[in-house]
Amino acid sequence: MSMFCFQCQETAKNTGCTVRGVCGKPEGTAGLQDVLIYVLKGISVYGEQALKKGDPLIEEERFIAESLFATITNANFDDDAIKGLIGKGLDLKRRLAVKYASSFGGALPDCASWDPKPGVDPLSKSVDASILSTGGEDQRSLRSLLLFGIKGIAAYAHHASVLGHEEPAIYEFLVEALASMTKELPVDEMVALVMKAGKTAVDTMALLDKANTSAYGKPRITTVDTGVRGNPGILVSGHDLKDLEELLDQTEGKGIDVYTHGEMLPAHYYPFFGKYKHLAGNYGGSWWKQGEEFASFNGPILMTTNCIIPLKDAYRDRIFTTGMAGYPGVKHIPDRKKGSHKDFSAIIELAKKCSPPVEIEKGKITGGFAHDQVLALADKVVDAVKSGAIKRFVVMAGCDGRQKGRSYFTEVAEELPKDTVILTAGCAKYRYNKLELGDIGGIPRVLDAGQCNDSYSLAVIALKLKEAFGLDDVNKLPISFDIAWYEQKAVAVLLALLYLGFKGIRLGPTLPAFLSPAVARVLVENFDIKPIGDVAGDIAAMMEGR
Ligand code: SF4
Ligand code: SF3
Repeated sequence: MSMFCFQCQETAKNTGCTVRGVCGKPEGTAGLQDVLIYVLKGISVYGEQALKKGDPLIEEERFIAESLFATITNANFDDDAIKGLIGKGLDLKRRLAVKYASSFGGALPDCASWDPKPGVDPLSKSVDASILSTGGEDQRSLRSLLLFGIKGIAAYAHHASVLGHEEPAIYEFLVEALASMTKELPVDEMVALVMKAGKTAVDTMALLDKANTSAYGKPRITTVDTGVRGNPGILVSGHDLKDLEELLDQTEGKGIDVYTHGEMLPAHYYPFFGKYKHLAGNYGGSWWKQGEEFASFNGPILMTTNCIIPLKDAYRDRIFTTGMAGYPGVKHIPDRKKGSHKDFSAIIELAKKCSPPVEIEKGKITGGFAHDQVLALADKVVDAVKSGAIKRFVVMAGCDGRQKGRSYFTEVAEELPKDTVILTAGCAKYRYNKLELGDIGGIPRVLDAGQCNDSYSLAVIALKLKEAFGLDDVNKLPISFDIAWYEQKAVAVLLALLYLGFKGIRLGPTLPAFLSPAVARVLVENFDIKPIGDVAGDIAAMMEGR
């Protein structure tokens, strides 16, 4: 076996990618990512000592968040970038070792003491760094659940930090979680850490919500064009709103239109972005369709985060990455210097020479139902539930993906009774957000809160409805969860929902491969998590509150 990765829903045979990732991740990149995580664990072993002493650790914590983010599915395929992070991580670790090695009680784990000589290929450590080299099946499973959860948390924490919002407790948890993976802990302590990851995921999504809304205003109901205009365009994908803002500033008045793609669609819902007349609309659907959609777009594409897929020749020369996204041979827009902005001039110059995008559809998408907007409609919503006009809410948040089985989510949306409302967030929405599903007394039947992190909004809405109905338990609300997952941010969101006490969540298209039978049993027994079944059966069960 030359690699092992089972962090996403599309992992080979739903057990693990062992030769090359289904996502396209080559074995060398997978090995380097394992080594990077290994180095982060080493940093965290010392980092725990620093935190115990109350010493500052912010540089290391930010580095940990960025590096975890870089290892998320479809974020960074660039070996040189990962090697650069490993090198920087080793430097940070050496610095900490000088100060804290002596305060570590007991033998130092190998990840902490490993200090390769210059010129040693970090890939030589990949066997030791692989998850397969640790513990038994259940220990591996719990460590993986924790690791993948904190990868999602790290991504959201990084987005918040870009907008100037950071919270020490979130960063400290990343250190605690990584250091825990070097210890032989009893199962109940490992489960407690997984639950703490759920709490930290809630706190991180709340922080990002605050960061986004204080920078860009509170999302409001918005309709977004899906057609095209006549100018050359730049397509912005991923999740980073700051990148979009700076690109819009730099393209203003230049005869270039800017379009969102995939998870960037919800940018339109923020009042701030409404001021840019050249923010023309949303082009295409979710990430996995980028092969065709980037080809027909004709202009430059900027990937600000995941999800990037192996390149097609049709757009190889006009795609750019920035932030933690990376791909070999693709031009990378460097980070902004403190107090300055990123320089997108290379993209803008290229756009001027490109043809306008080819229209692939014409219509509108409505969204912007984050918590404030829905709560502004709370009276109407509560009345509709009390009068029986709304029988049930079905949360269908999460990710989209390539697998055929995901048509389940389209069919559920189509076949749910007309007195149900779908609450969504994340790119899972593209399975049904262009269907004509109508409204209930003016309340649209699909309420899109935003990006995957805006699943936080859906939880806030549920908790407020619980108050409005005077219930003592969220699970007594007429609400069901039918969640689609793909990458590790969805793992963070899932852990957040479990921490908030939501039970009976359906998860699909498949349960994670990294859940061992025993760990899956714990989730089933404590939280009544279940895999999705057939459409009719699931709808009938959800309508009965099962
Ligand atoms: Fe396989 Fe998913 Fe890992 Fe890619 S991220 S190598 S598809 S498990
Ligand atoms: Fe989508 Fe990649 Fe997860 Fe942010 S963009 S939800 S899959």
